[in-house]
Amino acid sequence: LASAHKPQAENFRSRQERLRKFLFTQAVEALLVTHPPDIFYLSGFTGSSGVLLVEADRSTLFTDNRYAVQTRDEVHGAGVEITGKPALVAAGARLARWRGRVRAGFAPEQLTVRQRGIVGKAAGKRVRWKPVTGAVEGLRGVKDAGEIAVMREAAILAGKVWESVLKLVKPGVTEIELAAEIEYGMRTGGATGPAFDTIVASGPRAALPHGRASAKPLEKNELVVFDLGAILRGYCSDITRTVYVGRAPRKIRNWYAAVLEAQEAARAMVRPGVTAGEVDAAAREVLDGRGLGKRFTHSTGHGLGIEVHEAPRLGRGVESRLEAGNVVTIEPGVYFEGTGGIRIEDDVWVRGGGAETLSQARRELLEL
Ligand SMILES: [Mn+2]
Repeated sequence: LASAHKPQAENFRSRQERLRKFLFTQAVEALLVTHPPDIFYLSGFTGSSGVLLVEADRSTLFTDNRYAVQTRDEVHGAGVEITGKPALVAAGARLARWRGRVRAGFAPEQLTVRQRGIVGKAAGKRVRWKPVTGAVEGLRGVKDAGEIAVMREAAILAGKVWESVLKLVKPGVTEIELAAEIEYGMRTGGATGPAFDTIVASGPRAALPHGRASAKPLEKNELVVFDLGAILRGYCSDITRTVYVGRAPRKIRNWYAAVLEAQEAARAMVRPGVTAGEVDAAAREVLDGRGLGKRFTHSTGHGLGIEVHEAPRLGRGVESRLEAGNVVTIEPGVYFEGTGGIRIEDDVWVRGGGAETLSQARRELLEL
């Protein structure tokens, strides 16, 4: 077991080293990390309560007795201090022990005003606090080979689970029953849970881009949007498929063909160096050309990893460039109030020389 953990410990140390290099450019000597996905990325800790303090020469996870045993199994590349005090107070007290002045960073998008007050008081007047935005999120955007392997598995699992419930799609079955089958399949397939509340939206409800599964039964001659993702060993997948109950009329087939073409155009645009906005524009141009541009009411995709929505965002005019190691969703859709909607979403790995779609479920229009 120890040897199985060894490469992991090295991964965590190398992530922390990359973080320290970034902190140097931000002119801070330490970073207070409070967001659980960031703590997991840097140390392996999966608990929901704890604070990781990254200093120049060491990292320390401050947490309480409930996690004492768990930290011994999970935490690598960081010391652990089990404390009876609030973790923020213990981390602040650690900084207070530095000789002379210290510049410490915190994530303003994560730390509440109240938490900032608590840690500031514990650290005392010699610590100067500086907001540092997106330090760990930026690192997390570039996945290593081990992360890609897990994300590929999570993406394939989501597709298999969706395909396995297609036999249940018929008039009378409720959206909640389908969502329950999907989430059961994820867990029996190895997932710790769904990455978000599974969306099954049928008929007019399919026009809601985020319509959670309801008690509505499926009816003949309507669209059904499935949007689902699994968490596997800490990493999320996120796929969407749309099916038709019955024989689809020509109008629906045309809409579906347009969304699929837009999705393929955007996926074909994904490669290192392209801007997020260029990928978004590739999908939008196809739908504009079919007179459906106004029906595409959201952005084309988002980064995916430890969280289901993370950097980078693939929206209109976004100028940040994709880089090798990013994993992003590509998910154009069209929505017609009162009638329904169509969305197709896959998980795409940006890699040297291009991109690879990790999710593999069938994409043609299924009439069930
Ligand atoms: Mn998504």
